[in-house]
Amino acid sequence: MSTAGKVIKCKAAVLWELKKPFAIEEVEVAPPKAHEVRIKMVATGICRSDDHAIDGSLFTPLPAVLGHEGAGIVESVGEGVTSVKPGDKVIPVFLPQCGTCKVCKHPEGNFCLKNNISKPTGTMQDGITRFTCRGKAIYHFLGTSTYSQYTVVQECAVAKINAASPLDKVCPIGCAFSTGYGSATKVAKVTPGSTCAVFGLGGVGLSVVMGCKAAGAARIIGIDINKDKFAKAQEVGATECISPMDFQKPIEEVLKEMSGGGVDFSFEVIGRIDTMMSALMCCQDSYGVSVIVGGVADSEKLSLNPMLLLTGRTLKGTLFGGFKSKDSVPKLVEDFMAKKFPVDLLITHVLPFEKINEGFELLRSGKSIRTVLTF
Ligand code: COD
Ligand code: ZN
Ligand code: ZN
Repeated sequence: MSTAGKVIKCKAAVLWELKKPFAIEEVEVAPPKAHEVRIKMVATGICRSDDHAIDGSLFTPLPAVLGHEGAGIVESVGEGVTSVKPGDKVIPVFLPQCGTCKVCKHPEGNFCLKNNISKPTGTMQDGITRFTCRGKAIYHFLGTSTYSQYTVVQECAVAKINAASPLDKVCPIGCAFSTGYGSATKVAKVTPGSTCAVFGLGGVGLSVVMGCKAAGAARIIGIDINKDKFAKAQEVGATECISPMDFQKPIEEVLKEMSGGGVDFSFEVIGRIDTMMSALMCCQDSYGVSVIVGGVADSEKLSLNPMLLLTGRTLKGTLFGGFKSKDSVPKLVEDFMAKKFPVDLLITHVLPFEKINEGFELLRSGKSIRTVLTF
């Protein structure tokens, strides 16, 4: 029997309060309104930003259904939806691409004005949520809310992907992979033969490494305080890995020495002010490019000597690797299927959705890169 047009009762992981575990609850998911899509989730990754929402460093209204790295199948669509239909395999994207706003129209812009990041309302565009639980409205997160058997997203935040794609393998393209890979290939524009430094070897950092490799970098130096991350980093393309704990001097000095004065490209993929400074300072003056990929709490500020920039370094920042989401995600899935890069190597653990709290423990203990939850 078709569920289109009806409220669906299903399981979702609800975060009722900051710093508490998720509760698996029965929720009601309203049908999609005009220009919205309801998706049956098949798999979703656990990203550090979800954990930042739990600890409060990334503000989002609660109670909420978190999750932003999922893949699923369209269950039904609202009025006026033309780009997807029931049965299509899709990846919901936390950065929409409406195609009509000023940013979408700019060839380089990807921070679509319909995003739910600048002002996180936790609702759909009409100011209402599509989730309820025990009579209470439950907020959306980043416009995606993938920790639910069913979710509703804007049409402009859904990318249709190859019908043959393995959803449990491609879900990191919804966040970690695209964010990291695009930071190297699209934002920094890493050049063949260059030397790169990647600070932080989590799922996003490893994807930066993959991007540097694909762009033909000669040296890719991975930096992480957790040496357990080194083996996987080398597997995906890091040529050397170092821990700041092994040196007396600041890590930027170590990197400058290793690279004969400074690296060509550096990436901060941790989300810390001190490592953002190290990444900028380890860049070669005159032409080094440093890209900030990690986010910090609103209260934290970067303070720097302008001479670092006056002497020719470039400091950039990016979300979603600078990719226009709806256009790029289907192509990245095709490239993965053509074995151009090993997204699946990011996945270290697979758990049933109900074990979501265990998945977050694996992330916090540093034991996992990506845990994928399957529904
Ligand atoms: N020095 C070196 N390495 C460190 C340090 C340090 N002081 N502290 C932590 N690390 C290492 C950790 O051991 C870990 O291996 C790595 O840094 C961080 O990896 P994860 O697994 O915690 O995080 P990721 O890869 O899932 O995500 C990292 C981001 C920084 C991209 C993410 O947390 C973030 O800040 N995102 C905000 C920006 C963004 O794109 N948001 C939208 C959706 S993600
Ligand atoms: Zn993420
Ligand atoms: Zn737009």
